[in-house]
Amino acid sequence: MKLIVAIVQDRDVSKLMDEMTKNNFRLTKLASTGGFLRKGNTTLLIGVEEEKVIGALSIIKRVCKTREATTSLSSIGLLDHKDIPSPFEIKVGGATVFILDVDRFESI
Ligand code: 2BA
Repeated sequence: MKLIVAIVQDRDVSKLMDEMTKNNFRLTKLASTGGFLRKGNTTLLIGVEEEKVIGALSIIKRVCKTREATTSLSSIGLLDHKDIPSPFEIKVGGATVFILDVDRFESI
């Protein structure tokens, strides 16, 4: 068994949860905060059989969009600098995904 830890943008979560549950994936949603932007995002824990990992990843890829976000040096804890424009744009997403081995799974 594998544990997929997927960090996704809040705007994609509702559709992603609909698609995952429709396809019989079981998951848990956690509220999280990105270390760089210091803004809310969502972490999904998805426990899956190894042969279903590819199916889960293809749904995540299809649903989670890349978007531009605006941030400034001061909001990420840096002093203004004349050579670095601020505010500036960065790309966020589709999704950041970690796939972990699960030693043991029990539903007690
Ligand atoms: P944040 O940490 O708020 O990062 C938001 C976006 O800011 C990132 O998008 C990336 O484009 C940019 N970014 C992050 N750190 C940066 C840095 N040191 N210098 C320049 N730009 C930087 P994504 O890569 O799509 O990441 C989205 C969210 O996924 C992150 O939100 C964080 O919550 C999570 N994440 C990404 N990589 C991670 C990692 N290696 N470990 C744990 N969480 C991670």
